[in-house]
Amino acid sequence: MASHLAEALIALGGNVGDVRETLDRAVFQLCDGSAVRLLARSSGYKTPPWGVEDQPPFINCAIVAATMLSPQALLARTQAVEQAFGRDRANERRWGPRTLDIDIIAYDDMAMATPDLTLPHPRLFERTFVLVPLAEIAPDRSIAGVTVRDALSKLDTNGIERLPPRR
Ligand code: A4P
Ligand code: MG
Repeated sequence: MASHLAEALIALGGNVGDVRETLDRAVFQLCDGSAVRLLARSSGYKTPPWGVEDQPPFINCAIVAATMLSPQALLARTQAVEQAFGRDRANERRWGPRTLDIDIIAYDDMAMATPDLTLPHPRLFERTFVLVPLAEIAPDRSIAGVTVRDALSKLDTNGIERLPPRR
């Protein structure tokens, strides 16, 4: 465990099953209020599939969390939550359909590249499905020297639809 509180930006999404329900439950399970504390959560967004385009649209959201976990421990925790919601890596293709995907977008201003974990997330600046939800809750947060707002302004957000609150 890290001895201080870090701020993590986390992106969640899925396109198999009742994704909005899955996202609610996943955020609740991930953010237990002690090791990981939820600071902000974006709306849900319906987003066109990125990477592999012949699959159903995704629903994505983003959260900001305060955590005393190290980046590696946070990754282990996000992967445990993915598994709890039926993620089955053995039968998936890269960028293909999935019940739940959780990516760590940034952890404080840490930069690292290990086989298991790259920070900030290497493809974040290409992904409106990450930046649109993040811009709702952390537009001024800077990642690798670029604010979320500025990063998003370079992309085409056509086809992304903000969903109304569930209740
Ligand atoms: N990994 C390395 N760095 C990180 C990090 N910062 N956060 C490693 C999380 N994981 C990280 O992940 C593969 C490995 O990446 C993990 O084992 C972890 O050790 P994966 O979830 O199996 O992802 P992948 O499919 O191999 O590739 P990638 O690029 O991570 O894709 P995504 O983001 O998981 O892609 N379109 C829309 N609209 N919305 C989506 O949410 N998601 C995907 C899935 C494709 N298209 C999408 C969406
Ligand atoms: Mg992933």
